[in-house]
Amino acid sequence: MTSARTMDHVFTPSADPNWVISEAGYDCLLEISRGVRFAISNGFLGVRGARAIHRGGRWVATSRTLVAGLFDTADEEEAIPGLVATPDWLQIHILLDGEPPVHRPGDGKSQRRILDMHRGAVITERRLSNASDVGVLIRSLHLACLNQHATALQLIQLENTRGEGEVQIALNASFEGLDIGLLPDRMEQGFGLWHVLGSGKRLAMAAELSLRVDGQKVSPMISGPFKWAWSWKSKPGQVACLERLVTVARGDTDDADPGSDARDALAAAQRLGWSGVVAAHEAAWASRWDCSAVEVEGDPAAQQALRFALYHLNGAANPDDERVSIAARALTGDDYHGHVFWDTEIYLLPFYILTWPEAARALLMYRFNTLDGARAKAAGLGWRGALYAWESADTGAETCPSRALGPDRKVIDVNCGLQEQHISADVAYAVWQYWQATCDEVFLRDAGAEILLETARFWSSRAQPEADGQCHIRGVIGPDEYHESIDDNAFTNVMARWNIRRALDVAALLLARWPERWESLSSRLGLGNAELEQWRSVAETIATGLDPGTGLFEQFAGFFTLEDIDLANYAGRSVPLDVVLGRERTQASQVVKQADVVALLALLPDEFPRDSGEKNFDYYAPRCGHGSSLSRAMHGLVAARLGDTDAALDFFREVSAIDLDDSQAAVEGGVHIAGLGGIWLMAVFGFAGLSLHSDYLAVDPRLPATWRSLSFGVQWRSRSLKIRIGRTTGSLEATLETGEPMKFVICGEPFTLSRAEKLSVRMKSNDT
Ligand code: IFM
Repeated sequence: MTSARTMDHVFTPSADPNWVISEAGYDCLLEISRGVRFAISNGFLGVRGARAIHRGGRWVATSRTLVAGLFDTADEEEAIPGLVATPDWLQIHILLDGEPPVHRPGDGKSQRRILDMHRGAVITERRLSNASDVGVLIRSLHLACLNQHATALQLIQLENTRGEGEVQIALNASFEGLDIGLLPDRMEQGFGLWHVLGSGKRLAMAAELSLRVDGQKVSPMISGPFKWAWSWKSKPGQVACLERLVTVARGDTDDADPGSDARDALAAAQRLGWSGVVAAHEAAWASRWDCSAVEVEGDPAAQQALRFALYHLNGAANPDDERVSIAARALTGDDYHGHVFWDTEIYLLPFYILTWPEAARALLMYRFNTLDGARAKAAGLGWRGALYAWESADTGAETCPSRALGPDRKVIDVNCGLQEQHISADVAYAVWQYWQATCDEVFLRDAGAEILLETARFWSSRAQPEADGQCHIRGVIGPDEYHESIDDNAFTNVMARWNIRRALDVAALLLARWPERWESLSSRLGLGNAELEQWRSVAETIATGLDPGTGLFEQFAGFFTLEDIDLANYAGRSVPLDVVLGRERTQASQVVKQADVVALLALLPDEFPRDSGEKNFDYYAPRCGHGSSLSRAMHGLVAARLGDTDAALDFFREVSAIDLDDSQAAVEGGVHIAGLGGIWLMAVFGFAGLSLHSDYLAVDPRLPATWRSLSFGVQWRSRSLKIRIGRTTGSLEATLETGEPMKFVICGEPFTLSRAEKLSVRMKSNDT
């Protein structure tokens, strides 16, 4: 029998306050943004951490459970697919002596919500009382199991703190907000099966609840498929413990059986019991933290920002599902409808590749599984190969809307779906980075090579030779989305060239190492030597905008002739620059929305001859308005690499504030997962100066003056290593925890790292 207090320990957050984010009180104006920050997710289920315990109807509808990959298209003109809202399984209504509880002075402040990042759980605490003086302390915990993606758990403890009376609680899965076509097929006690109208995908949910009062199980009154209610006589000191296990499954195809999947998952969770479920979930989080933790000594705010970022990053991916990727707001909010952008490949994948290769592989397999959509998009526009959707949902078809509300709330045309084509090279970049870091031959042979070849083929048809002897890519949008229909965007063209060259490398590799695979793949793709030769010629002649004299890349043809606006005059503005300046003037100016040439410098520093990296940064950084949450992380990374650690730390803090302080007033739509990935990028690729090479890993650290040390772990070709950089001591320690000896380059000097001994090096650079 469960004793009344056995749940106590689960409501106790991690002892180290740096692992928790805590907020007291309740403010309905801030409820949605708090719910986003306190969202829990396991890459399949995302649950916004809104207040679940109510005394009646909800005034602020903020809860949301999103299921990865459950897309449907609303019944509207020009509708685009979006993630469907699913039943909100967390809700609880409570009555004390037949009355809704009232707030007494101090009750509001008694509410606490704690995100325990170490355990991947949200804990809440709240005191409620009624007019006739019955008082209860309610503590709750909920989580989405990191090890069993179908399973979520809510535990609630009600302790009578005052007075005798009747407690009534009702737990209904709320169906509010299910307005995008989730239609019931079967509804039974504790089980529901629905389908979504447009896509035909199905969703199943199974639930099991039980309540013990002072250790004794109490039977519920059941009034509907997802409606449970209990009432009992309560007296001071009495403790009631409620557990709610919920499992969810998605069915994409006719032969899938999500109902059985949900029921099987529930049965497995029941066998474990809530404490087993909690233990397995916490063990999974502990293992993720072991692989991914980044520790900073000397800067608690930076440490918290990193933990918050890593918490959301670890919760956003699911290594078991190759049909989904991570949306721009992960599973924490509704902005961008759950669509996937280049954010995943450029801002997130480096983290997964180097700390969680299984998750990285699944994310890349999503691109492989949507390759046909990318081929169809290219063909539809008259090009060969694969042009990935700028905004992608489940099929790979373009889902970018053609109109949107601009920052000034006016309707504007959106051309990104047609013109923002660098996405194809971004996907190729991530494929190559994964291959470099893992040497996963099966992936490269069976999936990665085809992505590289088809994207290269796209670029080779897209870049057209012209009379000047160069190949040009006309009519695109680069990462700087303020400028549309531009020619020869440096980011796009240099990434395209790089994509073609890596595809040629992979063609040669397949031919040499797996000739049969090359034979079958190249014949299926109809790819012969003549075409490879044409690719070579495009790569040799593509216009890049690099002026060999100055070392400056021109962001696109004609950029340097545009109006040069001194952005220092607009410091302190609270709206984006295109709102201040107006769209037309912005487009006719050198004002950049987000890192563009600077992003190229972050991704492909070797494309910048000699000291031209610094020159380009110095030119473009002052012209950037940071109109996207993606922008500052690239600037921070590059500033750190260039040794300007003060500037880099400013960028780091500004990116950290986007979600933690809601500095862009945009967190209600979900966390900015690319910004959170950018925080990791700035720490590891920026301050630690990590770089990947064909046969070694290298670091070249430059830590901010306030950071005493920076420690982190990476996975490299079946090895796992831990690195600690001590700024004050000028030392670097590297430990190979698993795997064969490897070459490790520190500040340009090569070392061999083996398990036999920890590498301890005094660094020459004074910058550390
Ligand atoms: O992918 C980004 C884009 O670069 C800028 N606007 C928001 C998108 C989603 O985060």
